[in-house]
Amino acid sequence: MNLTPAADGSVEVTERTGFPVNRGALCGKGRTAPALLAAGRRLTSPLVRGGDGALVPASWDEALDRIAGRLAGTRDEYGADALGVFGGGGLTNEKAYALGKFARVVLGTSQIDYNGRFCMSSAAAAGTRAFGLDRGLPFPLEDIPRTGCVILVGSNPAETMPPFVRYLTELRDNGGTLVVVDPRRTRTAELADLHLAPRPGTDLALALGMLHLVVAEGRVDERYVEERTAGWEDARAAAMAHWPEYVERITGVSVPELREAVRLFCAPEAAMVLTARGPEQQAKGTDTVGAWINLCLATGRAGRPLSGYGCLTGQGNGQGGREHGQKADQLPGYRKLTDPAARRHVAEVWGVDPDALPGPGRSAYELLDALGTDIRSLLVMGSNPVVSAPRAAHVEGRLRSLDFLAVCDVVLSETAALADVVLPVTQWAEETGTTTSLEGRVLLRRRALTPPDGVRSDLEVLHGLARRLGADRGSEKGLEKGLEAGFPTDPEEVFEELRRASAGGPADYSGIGYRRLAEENGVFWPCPATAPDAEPHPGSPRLFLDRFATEDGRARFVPVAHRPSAEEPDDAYPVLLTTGRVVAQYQSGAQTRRVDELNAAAPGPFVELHPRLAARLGAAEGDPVAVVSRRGRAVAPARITTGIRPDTVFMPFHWPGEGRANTLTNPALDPTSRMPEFKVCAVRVEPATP
Ligand SMILES: Nc1nc2c(c(=O)[nH]1)N[C@H]1C(S)=C(S)[C@@H](COP(=O)(O)OP(=O)(O)OC[C@H]3O[C@@H](n4cnc5c(=O)[nH]c(N)nc54)[C@H](O)[C@@H]3O)O[C@H]1N2
Ligand SMILES: Nc1nc2c(c(=O)[nH]1)N[C@H]1C(S)=C(S)[C@@H](COP(=O)(O)OP(=O)(O)OC[C@H]3O[C@@H](n4cnc5c(=O)[nH]c(N)nc54)[C@H](O)[C@@H]3O)O[C@H]1N2
Ligand SMILES: [Mo]
Repeated sequence: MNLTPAADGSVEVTERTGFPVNRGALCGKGRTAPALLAAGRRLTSPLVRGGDGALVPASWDEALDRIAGRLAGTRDEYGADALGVFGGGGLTNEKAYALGKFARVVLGTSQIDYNGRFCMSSAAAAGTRAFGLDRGLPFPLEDIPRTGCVILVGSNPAETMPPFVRYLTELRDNGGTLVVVDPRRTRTAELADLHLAPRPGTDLALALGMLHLVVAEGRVDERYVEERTAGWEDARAAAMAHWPEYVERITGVSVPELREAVRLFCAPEAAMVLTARGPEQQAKGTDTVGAWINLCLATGRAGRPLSGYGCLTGQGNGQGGREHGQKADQLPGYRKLTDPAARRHVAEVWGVDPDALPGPGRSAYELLDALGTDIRSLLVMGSNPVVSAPRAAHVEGRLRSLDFLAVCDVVLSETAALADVVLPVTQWAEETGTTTSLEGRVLLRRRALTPPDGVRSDLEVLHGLARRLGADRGSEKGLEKGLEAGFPTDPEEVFEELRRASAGGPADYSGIGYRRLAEENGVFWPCPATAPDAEPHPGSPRLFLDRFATEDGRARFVPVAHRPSAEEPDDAYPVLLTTGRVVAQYQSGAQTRRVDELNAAAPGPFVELHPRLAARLGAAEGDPVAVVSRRGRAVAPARITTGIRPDTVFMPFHWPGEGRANTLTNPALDPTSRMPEFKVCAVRVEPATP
């Protein structure tokens, strides 16, 4: 979008039709985003908890001194790993990079993770396992309308990425077909040629059933499998154990529907599978995505023009946020914290001893679960886990049990409201920085407005804390004094260091600079630096066409098998709950619940249920119903629709309080990605007497 500031302080949003990702299109959240820039809707002064327990305005020096003092105190008493850091995929690349470095160099803690763990981590794990590299889409969005068939698994872009829907309608206009896999008949499913509505948590079986049919119907691309993959025999054997009739019993998707999906997928020359949170936010999310990747590999639909597997990454910087080291096991450039060569490279850029870098820490839910016990003080930057974390009442209790909590936010989110110190930060339109789109396209977002008095950027926060905490750390770890020198407040300076830190890594940004980004519509990573007199690297819009990023260049099949969800329905909890989003609210709602137009469109939580289930409860449209799981109870009005399976209810997770969906969700974790099972748990639904 383009922003034009007006004399009265307001901002006009205009379309940027020439921009290749959204081609000008914006959703309501984009159009109305400037509403939150106005002072009065946001925090403009640091807040510190006073003696009487209330948050009161304080100066920046007071607030930063308080945070630094308390963090140092915790470290002295309990050691560096008693300090936790929780980041977000909405942060720019520069902030995500600086936050990871701050945790490891200034605090010296291994205990950092971020909300992206709750987002696309299963797809990332499966992509890395199969292809040797994870980039949301290994091809640009512009390829989508030109393929022959897209299977969209557990993704509802009509509500979650409206500007993307155009690519799907163009696909169909071009004669391609769309298959949507979702337990609900969503607005996206209504666009499809075929909608499969499996029981939540059974996508793994569904993909295996399709692969079974691919083999049985002789649709395997034997030559491709031979030349470009490894591990087919075991994967084939695993799929052959999943007969279509067996899969029908598990998923509720009939054998003829399965056959039709296979036919649509295999008929054209090229095809794609795109997943989002539906199949990924499961305690078997990594294997589930792996099963869909196996289907692509067996049919020769990966690493070829207009074919491939992709993950529709969610947050504003969901892609870049996962590459630069705010994840528990990562260093910048998508490097592994356990890789000695990566540690040496990054430690050198940071000017520290590689042995001084901590090892991998806990994953997001495990970190939140350890608050108040192993972890005594926490810094949150860019997340609102009181609303968005699984088993949220427990997580809220853990946050309350901390010795010290500091939150940087633009508004007083539900998490910030629990903090001992809240720091008000600048927003997107007020600061320059880069983000990386789901296509791996690095973009420069330029500052358009002057921030209001009283707020500072996250980079300034980290700089201020590094200065305060650096003095005593210097001698202790053999570091030079003045640690803040490693935390510049100018985003371009941070990016220049990020380039060097990422050089040679899987997500190599070393050939990308602000100047180039200002001239081009983004640059796709990997983009290594070239010699000064050589042509710059063009960037990499399409990956894997010649080889996959594994050592031998072959993609890896993974033998996966169906398994039940962590919690299956029983007599006490006979219904399945799944959760997700609505178009007018964003995530924990911290931002969108403060925008009038969006709130009017989606004022509160609801429970979507089938008329048969509603009749059994005696619930009419709008009646309050209670949804009860082993973790707790939530109450919200009934929204009755035939668009959902009778054995399933759906709740959006955007609201705190009585209707908080995450009071109910199950924190069972995927063994590889450590993703919680947001998309399936067992519940009982009851009439709630108002
Ligand atoms: N309006 C809006 N847009 C957003 C966001 C937002 O909060 N609001 N958040 C952004 C972010 S961070 C993300 S990650 C993306 C998420 O984007 P999506 O993944 O599209 O969003 P969800 O609604 O979480 O889930 C998608 C669909 O999965 C279905 N589903 C539930 N259980 C299952 C299952 O077991 N199997 C399958 N196949 N499907 C299932 C749900 O019915 C839902 O329609 O959206 C981004 N865009
Ligand atoms: N039940 C259920 N739960 C889910 C999901 C689900 O599908 N179902 N989806 C999960 C997913 S995919 C995600 S991504 C998470 C997201 O959940 P959260 O991490 O809670 O996401 P947000 O609500 O976007 O929180 C971001 C916070 O950072 C603030 N903020 C915005 N910009 C900045 C900035 O530049 N700096 C700082 N310091 N703060 C900023 C915002 O005001 C807001 O308070 O929720 C997860 N939770
Ligand atoms: Mo997300």
